[in-house]
Amino acid sequence: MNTPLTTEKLQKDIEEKLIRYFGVPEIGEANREQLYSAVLLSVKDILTHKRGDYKKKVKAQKAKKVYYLCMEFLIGRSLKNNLCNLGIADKVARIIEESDYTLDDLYSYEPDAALGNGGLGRLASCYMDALTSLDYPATGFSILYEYGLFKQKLIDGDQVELPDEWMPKAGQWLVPRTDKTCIVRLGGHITENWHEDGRCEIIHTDCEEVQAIPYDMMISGSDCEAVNNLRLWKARSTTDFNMNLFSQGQYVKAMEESSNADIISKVLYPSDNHTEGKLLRLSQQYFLVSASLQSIITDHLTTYGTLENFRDKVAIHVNDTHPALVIPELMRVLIDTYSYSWEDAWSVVTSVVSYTNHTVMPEALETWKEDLFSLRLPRIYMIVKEINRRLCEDLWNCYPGDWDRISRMSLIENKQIKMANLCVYGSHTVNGVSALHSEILKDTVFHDYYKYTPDKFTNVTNGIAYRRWLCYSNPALASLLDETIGTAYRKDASKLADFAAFADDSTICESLDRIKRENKIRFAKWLKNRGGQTVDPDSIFDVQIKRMHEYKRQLLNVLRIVSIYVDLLNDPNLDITPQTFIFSAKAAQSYYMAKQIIKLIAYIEADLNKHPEMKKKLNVVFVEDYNVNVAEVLIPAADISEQISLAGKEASGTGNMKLMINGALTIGTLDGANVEICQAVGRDNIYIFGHTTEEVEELWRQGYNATQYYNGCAKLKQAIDHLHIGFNDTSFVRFTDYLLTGAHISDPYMCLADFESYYSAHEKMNSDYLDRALWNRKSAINIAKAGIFAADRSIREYADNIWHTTPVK
Ligand code: 26Q
Repeated sequence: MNTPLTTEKLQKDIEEKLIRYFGVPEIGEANREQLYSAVLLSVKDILTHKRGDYKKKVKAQKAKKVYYLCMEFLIGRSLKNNLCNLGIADKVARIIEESDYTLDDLYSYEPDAALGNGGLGRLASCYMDALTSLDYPATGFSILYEYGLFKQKLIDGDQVELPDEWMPKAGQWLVPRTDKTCIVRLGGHITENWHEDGRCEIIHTDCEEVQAIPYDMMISGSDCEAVNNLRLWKARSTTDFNMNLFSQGQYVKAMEESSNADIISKVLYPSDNHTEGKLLRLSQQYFLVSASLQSIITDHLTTYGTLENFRDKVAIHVNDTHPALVIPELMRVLIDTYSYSWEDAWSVVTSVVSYTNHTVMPEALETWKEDLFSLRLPRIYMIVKEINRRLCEDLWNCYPGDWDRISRMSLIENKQIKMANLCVYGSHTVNGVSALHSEILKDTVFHDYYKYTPDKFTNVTNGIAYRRWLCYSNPALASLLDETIGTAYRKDASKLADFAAFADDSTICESLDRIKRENKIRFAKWLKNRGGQTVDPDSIFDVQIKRMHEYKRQLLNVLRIVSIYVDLLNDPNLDITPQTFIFSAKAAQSYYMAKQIIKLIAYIEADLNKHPEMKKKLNVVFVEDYNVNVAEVLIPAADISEQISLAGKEASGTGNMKLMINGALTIGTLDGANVEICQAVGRDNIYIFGHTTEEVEELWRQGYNATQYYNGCAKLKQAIDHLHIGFNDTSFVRFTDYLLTGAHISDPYMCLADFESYYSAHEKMNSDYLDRALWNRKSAINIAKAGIFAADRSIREYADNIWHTTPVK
């Protein structure tokens, strides 16, 4: 907008919304819901105008665009983020002073938009923020899940999943674009009609047609000109419902038959780091890919009228293998609709598509059964087979007779379509998400491909939207930074480095200490308010927040807690620093072991509630329903960040970065981005323990002998033995079996192998904690060195090295 936005103008605008939509004449008369909506609608207007201006510039400059395809965007709340990004939070706060509500009341009215499971989805959202803040023209594409990630309740320690109805309140951010609806075709039969001129016409009959309706969410950035778009597709049946049945009074049957297609966008699959080879998931993936590609091509043709320059103006990023079908789908469109030759089409595809891998866990590498795939996507199946035929021909020339290698690299093996291979072969660039992970990819899952096309492989270490995770969620720390190093770090995260100069300034370090304590009090109040238990802000807050998964080893943390618990049983007068262990995590619905671990933690918590004397020194809290908002309150309050996965398993981690930038000290294995955090802060400012990736491999080869660790460490033995007695009058002896029978039978993540070094690292940490000056110094260094983990840095690397795009200003 050309005219600056004054408080008066903004106030008029909000008042106008109140009267127009709610018949409320004054801000003072509005209730919370009305005020929330009115402010939201005003923000939407601001974004719409700003986006209009930005789009004009993008068009005038004929800029190359990035399209980020991802099955998940873990958006969280938007009101605060948008007000802060636009720099109008203070103005709005003043405007609503006349009402009965504060800005915080409005913020907390908004539910999380949880269209994602965890790391991968949150990364996608952080990247949209960075793309926008850096003025890169970009569009995110995903599905408008009517129900996001389930809400978690614990009932007697058991996770119960409840539907997440986020749409009624947070759906107001969306702009429906029914004018841009397109059609996605599933199932049916393909016939080839060969013409005399040699052309082959593809006829797709008997297919199910699904409408894809775009709902757009504008993405704001900070201190920038861009407003980008996140386009979410909603599925709707084309045939409304069977009117015949309906008029015969068979309402329910009519509905049942019609709702078939609508279910595609009903619900997000709640598993992370695990695939589910379900037909519905395949339909969701193709639905996303086909609709998004139609949108990309229409937009391109509207601007340029030709696809000749498509490769120069478009970058399509595939976030994990979930949108991999964009590779054969773009082939299909270019060949079947635009009459491209196979070779020309393949050249376009492999010039525009790039792929990020997020896991090396075998159970998370996507495959599809060939028969299911061919039934659901008959034309795509033909194309995948042809891509594969040509690949195998090439491989045969490269490696004549090497059948093993060729079948490993093939896109289809044992009647399974291997999506990771499709992605690597169909992309110009493949990246891992941390330095270590990118090396592991080259050494293991993609080793053959690395030998075949070494130049394809690169690394982009993950990053976070640090304004959201530091400036907006920890305003006290941000103010301290403003006062000490100035405000430049809010645009340029590398400037955080200047804070290192204050690590030896006792006044500043005391301020850090005070801020941490205030954040702990804030969290304690928030938890109490939410119906949680009382926590002592003077205890150490030791925090492990992430999805519940065996490889992340929440159990290793629990074992140490149990060992302290037994120490306290034996000697109630034991002189230890009070500690509060805070967990928050959702388990995939069908993941039995993960749910058992939640139950164990909940029962230890319940047990300690029955022992108030013990609880003063040792407390355990399981915070229900972990989501972005919980993270925003909890992370600024954390003293200790637990990043304790078995080395080689966590691709990167991003919670580690969020905790670090908020001054928590990390206890971690040399896994994922922990390695780079360690390099950044130096060994003295992080607590590293456990086997390295190489040592883990060696141990695995030798055979992991759990009993040997059990017998060799008294603290470990006492913890494991106590599981038999259990907590809250319940035995957890089955964990003993799980932990003791060894890697190849039950605990593949070898918790016991790292217990002793984990225990000593914590001992060191506890004694350092008592030396407040020392601890605060380390905390300051962590904040100062966190700049490289800004999503801004990651996005610049993607833009420069992978997408080859430049900002539009
Ligand atoms: C696949 C098929 C069917 C159903 C679900 C899925 C599915 C869904 C989500 C598979 C995997 C995921 C999510 C994976 C994920 O979040 N990975 C994390 O990505 C982060 C961002 O790069 C990393 O920091 C984490 O290390 C990694 O675990």
